[in-house]
Amino acid sequence: TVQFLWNHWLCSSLFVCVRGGALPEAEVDIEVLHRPFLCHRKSKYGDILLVHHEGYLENGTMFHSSRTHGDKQPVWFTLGIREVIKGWDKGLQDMCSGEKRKLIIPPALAYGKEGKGKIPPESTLTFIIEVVEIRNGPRSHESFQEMDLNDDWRLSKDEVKEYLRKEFERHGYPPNDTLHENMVKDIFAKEDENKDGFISSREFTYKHDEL
Ligand SMILES: [Ca+2]
Ligand SMILES: [Ca+2]
Repeated sequence: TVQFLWNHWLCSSLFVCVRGGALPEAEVDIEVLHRPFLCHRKSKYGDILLVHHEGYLENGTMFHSSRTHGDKQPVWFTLGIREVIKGWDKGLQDMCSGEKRKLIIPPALAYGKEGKGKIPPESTLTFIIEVVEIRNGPRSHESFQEMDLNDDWRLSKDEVKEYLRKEFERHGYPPNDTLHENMVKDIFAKEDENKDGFISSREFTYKHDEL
């Protein structure tokens, strides 16, 4: 569970899972089906999005619809941290609340050679996705300010450790000093790009490698 927690925190709650590899990447084909007249903010990396989605195989079969399957509710996810397939991370940026898009996603940005469940290997997928709501994610400006206890616009190791301690507490886990230290080490190895011992707001907010 310790490993799970670690991954959980690094990947979904706090910091990004950085994936290696710099191969030229396939592209998502994006078609805007509807864009609302009023747009207060546009989705960006690190935001949390609530979406309705329908997924289709190449032969036109629908393999999933959030409107008719399961609890019929739209789903929340964080944009840009590989919580979803790469094609979504790439294709759902700069969207307004209420906007609807059609994404055509090549297998390399979806479920690849293996496929998954109803999705055969090497499938190009088509999604119709509607953004219902956009919220600040853990990588937002607000989250940074919350972590930056002394307001010097950079996160020290102690500030990150304190944040982890609070997050553990919030989720009902006992504090674990050794684990926190290791997590901090790992986080700084990935996030402190210029190795000055602090995570600047820029290092925190912007993604380093291409999605
Ligand atoms: Ca600070
Ligand atoms: Ca730094």
